[in-house]
Amino acid sequence: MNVNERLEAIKNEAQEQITLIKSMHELNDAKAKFLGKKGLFQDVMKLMKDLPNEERPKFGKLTNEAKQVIQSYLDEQRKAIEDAVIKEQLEKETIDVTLPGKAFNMGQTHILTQVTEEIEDLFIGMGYEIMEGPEVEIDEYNFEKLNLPKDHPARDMQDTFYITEDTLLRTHTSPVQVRTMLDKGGKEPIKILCPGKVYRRDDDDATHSHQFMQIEGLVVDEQVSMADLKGTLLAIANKMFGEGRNIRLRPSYFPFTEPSVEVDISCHNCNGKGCNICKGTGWIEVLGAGLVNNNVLEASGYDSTKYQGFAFGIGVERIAMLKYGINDIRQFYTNDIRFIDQFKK
Ligand code: 2U9
Repeated sequence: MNVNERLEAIKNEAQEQITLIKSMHELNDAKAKFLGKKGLFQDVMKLMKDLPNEERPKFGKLTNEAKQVIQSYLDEQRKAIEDAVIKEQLEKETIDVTLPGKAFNMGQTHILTQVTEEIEDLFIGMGYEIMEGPEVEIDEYNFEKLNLPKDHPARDMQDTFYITEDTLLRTHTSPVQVRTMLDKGGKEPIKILCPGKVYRRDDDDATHSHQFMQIEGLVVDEQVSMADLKGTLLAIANKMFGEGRNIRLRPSYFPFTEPSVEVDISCHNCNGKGCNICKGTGWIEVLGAGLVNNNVLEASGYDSTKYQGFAFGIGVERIAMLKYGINDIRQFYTNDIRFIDQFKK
């Protein structure tokens, strides 16, 4: 075989083999076989030795051309392999847009916050302002200005945690109303709703807690009557327990209101017929209220001959327990996720 024939044979063999290659690994082997130091061109070099001197440049050129052709086969095949890899990847990694998304574990506000915010919404709609105040209070705002002087027997029901002789954990949110009245300097009308945590010395059990939540409301103006209070209480009852509720007022006593009332609403479970929730009476006691005691108006700078007011107090836990059939108040505070998760909206 002469040099020319040998070159043609190598080129043909290279084309045949290289175009069938499927991996980079095989391609590198083929490169070594055809173009490497110990590759097939070694034979050609040996044949060249026998050629006359004047013919050698010509065959040298032919050899280089053959090497370039083989290199172009290798380049083309490399490109083909790379394209195939990309194609396969694209097919494998196609996104199926019809698959369901990953579930996102969302939290939610605590049930006491939900009940509080529902009531806040109702009152914001009626033009009330939401007011908050400190949980560590002075005796003067928590008791004295609310017609509860130091030796008053009603203080027994509101024993609390004392920080000093005169500072304590507030027993109700009423001091927020006192602070607002003082801020207004006895001059402007007031329409506020005061939600927040309160504290009382108590032995914790299923229905008692040393810490609980209240929402209190206060309206002070020049023409405020029991009729305004009744309309407001009826709105609260319907908002909290659904449309169609009725209310019943029973005379009661609170030092800060005169007259004072306990407010019952017609049972949301049996619609007033009598069931185990309302203990067969058709009525459930849910909140207390009254017209602001003149002493309380005067103590915070309001002229009681000119201004009147009404106030009410709601225990948030009690409302949530009635509404959702919760039978132990401690459930609200022990952070059992199985309890908390039941109130996802
Ligand atoms: C001012 C004047 C009057 C707030 C009132 C009640 C009646 C009441 C209870 C409901 C359930 C407390 O959480 S509870 O145990 N509250 O019955 N609260 S009138 O009267 C005020 C407050 C502030 C300046």
